[in-house]
Amino acid sequence: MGHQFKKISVIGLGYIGLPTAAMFASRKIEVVGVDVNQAAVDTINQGEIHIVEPDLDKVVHAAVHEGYLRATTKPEPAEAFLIAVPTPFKGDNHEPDLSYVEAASKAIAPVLEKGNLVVLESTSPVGATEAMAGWLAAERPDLSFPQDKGDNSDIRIAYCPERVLPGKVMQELITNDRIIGGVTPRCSSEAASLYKVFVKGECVIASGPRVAEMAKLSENSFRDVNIAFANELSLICDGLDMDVWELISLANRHPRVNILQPGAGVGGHCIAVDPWFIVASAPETAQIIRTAREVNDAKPKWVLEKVKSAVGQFLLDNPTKSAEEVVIACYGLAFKPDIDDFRESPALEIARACTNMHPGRVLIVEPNVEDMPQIGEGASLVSLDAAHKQADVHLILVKHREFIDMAKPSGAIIDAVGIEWK
Ligand code: SAJ
Repeated sequence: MGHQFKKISVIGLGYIGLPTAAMFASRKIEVVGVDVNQAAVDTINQGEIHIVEPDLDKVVHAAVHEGYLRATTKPEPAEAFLIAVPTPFKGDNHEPDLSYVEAASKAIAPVLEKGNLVVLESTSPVGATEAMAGWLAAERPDLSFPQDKGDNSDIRIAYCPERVLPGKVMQELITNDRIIGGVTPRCSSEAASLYKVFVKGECVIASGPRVAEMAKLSENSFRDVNIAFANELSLICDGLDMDVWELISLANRHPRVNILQPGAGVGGHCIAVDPWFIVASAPETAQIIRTAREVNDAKPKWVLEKVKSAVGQFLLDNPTKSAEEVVIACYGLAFKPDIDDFRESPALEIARACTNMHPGRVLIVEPNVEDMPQIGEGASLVSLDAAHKQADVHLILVKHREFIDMAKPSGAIIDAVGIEWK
């Protein structure tokens, strides 16, 4: 049996922090969630949630009502602190922005006590955990830290990246293996004891935080590079007048080939961001990783060019019609299938750009929401049926389950995701 934690604090109650806090609380550990957003804190304290993730609402509701989970804006003492705040990038060079991690470190430093464990979970550039340890040590010269005192320090520090898939967070938190990168072996073993409270996957101990940070970045870059390969094939096939989905399904019959799916681009807050952290730390050598980002980021513009040509062709074929009379339908706005998450969504970017450039109506079909995000004048949310009947140009942007079996609409079709028409 490892160290037993009775009270833990999770800093940052977003897409990762809140599910993690709720998971610990569901195992009857006292959890104090800390967030700078007062509205989020109030929502959670009512047993409700401010983000969308299947099953999270039930777990939070039960944890709050049973008294194991509570939220606050002000850090308070605990035995372990988990930091799950955003780590975006800034500027043209996509430099990592650690200001949220720094602010969180400075916020918890005053309440740290001898024997505490501090874990960084946010996806971070290599060296971020050491930077966090440095910020904490600078604020608390009265405590000793593992970077100076090794295994006998007052405070333990580790990096343990989250790796859960949005939409499946509550399952994957339990079943995925977990990487534990403690500053010392004792830091790692205490962090592993903490996660074993609910993790059924293996808690794999890395030789230190830096390799654990790099592992997380590499996982998402692996996926980005593979999606870029598929997206590049889609452009090549378009030029060769070939169906890229047929091509991929043929090539994937090889036992060692598994090409991913082309799409409207790469969205979300992880895969489109994390590879830049590798590029920023190795600008000369990270060539494939940088190019993959550029290929994926260019895909929405390519899709838009296809829309322009389709509208142009439609006007040539229907000389009595004006551009104002051409109706475009966009199918899907979310950043990936079957979710209602629009963060960094290429589909949303394309729908907005279509609305801006097109003088006529733009119909939006997004079965996962009742109110659509701000897109612009001329755009309206309609049913699948209405879009089928009214649009002249059909633009399929996300492979939502509602679209997989839809009948082929009449008119021009730009299919970014490979629908198998009935
Ligand atoms: N996509 C494609 N083609 C594909 C697969 C995905 O175009 O064949 C697109 C999706 O449509 C979406 C984007 O890629 O726009 C990213 O979607 P995703 O499902 O690949 O990943 P995320 O961003 O939801 O979650 C990823 C996961 N990482 C990996 O699978 C390696 C997750 O495990 C991480 O925890 C998460 O990033 C994160 O937080 O870092």
